[in-house]
Amino acid sequence: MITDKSKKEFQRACESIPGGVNSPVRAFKSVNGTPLFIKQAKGSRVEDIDGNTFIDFVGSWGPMILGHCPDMILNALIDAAKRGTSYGAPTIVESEMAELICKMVPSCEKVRMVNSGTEATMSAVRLARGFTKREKIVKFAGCYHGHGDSFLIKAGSGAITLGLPDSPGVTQSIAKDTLTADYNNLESVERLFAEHKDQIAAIIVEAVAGNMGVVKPAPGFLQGLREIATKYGALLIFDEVITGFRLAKGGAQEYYNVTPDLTTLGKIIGGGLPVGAYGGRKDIMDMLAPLGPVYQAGTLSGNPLAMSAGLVTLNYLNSTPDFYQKLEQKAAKVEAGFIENLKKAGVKGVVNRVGSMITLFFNDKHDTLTSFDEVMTSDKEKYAKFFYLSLESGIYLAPSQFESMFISEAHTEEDRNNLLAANLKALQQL
Ligand code: KE4
Repeated sequence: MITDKSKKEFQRACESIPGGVNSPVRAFKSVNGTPLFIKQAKGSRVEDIDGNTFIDFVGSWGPMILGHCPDMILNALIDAAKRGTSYGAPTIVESEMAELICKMVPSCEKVRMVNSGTEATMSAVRLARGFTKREKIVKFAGCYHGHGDSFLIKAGSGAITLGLPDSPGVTQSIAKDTLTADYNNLESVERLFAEHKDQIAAIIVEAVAGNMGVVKPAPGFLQGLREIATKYGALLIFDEVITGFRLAKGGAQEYYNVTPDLTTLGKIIGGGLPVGAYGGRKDIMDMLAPLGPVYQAGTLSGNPLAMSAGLVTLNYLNSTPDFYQKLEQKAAKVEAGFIENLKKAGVKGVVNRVGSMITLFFNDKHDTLTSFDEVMTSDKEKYAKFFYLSLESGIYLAPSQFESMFISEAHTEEDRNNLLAANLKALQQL
């Protein structure tokens, strides 16, 4: 596969952009390579600047549940752009978007639009702290909530449950207010509350973990978090930036029938444009400026272009009969194919899937992967080799073992057959 132009453009980009990319995971570092520069995309396909075409299972890390640039989104954007790109003033489309999100997402009685998932989670945590007048939060090892200071925390050693900065620039004073528990381990959460009881403002969790690869919530885990939060007067925040509108109309909270106090959203709700949102109980959301004292703002929040793309996307998801059932059937066939191929190729691996989120882990230590520590025993080098073998066969996967791949409405049966054939070939060549 010729990638000369991408290599040349990457060298150029590195001169003016740190690491040559505007988001680290795009740099292909965890697969020991250099990124492909994408020229265009449509439906299930992306094309790089060297003319290579791939079936895309990254989907821009989640937004492309309808595939790339469906005509309905393109037309909505063109129509909106003709009337202007940003006003810094309220528009009807923002109310339409908020009303639809509140209709679709069980926890949302009110919602505030922002410009990224990070803004949504940062703001939701500030709001939770303002509402409860408490300072600490509980997050989970292996869960990612964007690059806000409160989230770039590594778990303190067992003895010191307080957080430690996981990035230069994050101060100790910030880190100490983030406590880290173990995903799928309610006991680890109870312990933190027993130690810090009335100091914890919120638990924030990816209802289905997507940032350590896909890890399902164990039966009772989410309900357990709901009960612990209620018991101690803390808020439960579901970070549904990935799972929102991905697993069901109402996201993971509908899929698992557990209702958080606040929900953060992103990715799909922008239809590919920069959008984030957070919403929840009216009594909590009404604490936000200009109504309440908790401040949060944004020049381009509710941007009419982004709202138009997001609204047409959500309206389609909300009104298309059996949309999620059809996606589930497609993804289940991919999962079954991966499992069959691992057996055929004699490769030890674990396939974790929830809805249209899938990760194939190269792991010969565990038959199931339900925790961060277990996931971390996976073979990153083997994944990197598998990634390039798949790329050679025209399959574009996430350039990291610890991400989810996404199935979209645009993926056809032929795409799935090509994926599974390429998957078996790659596994056999490992
Ligand atoms: P953004 O700020 O990247 O829009 O959203 C942050 C975020 C928040 N919460 C969850 C559960 C997320 O997955 C994310 C972002 N996801 C990563 C990939 N899994 C985005 C890719 C990237 O960082 O470039």
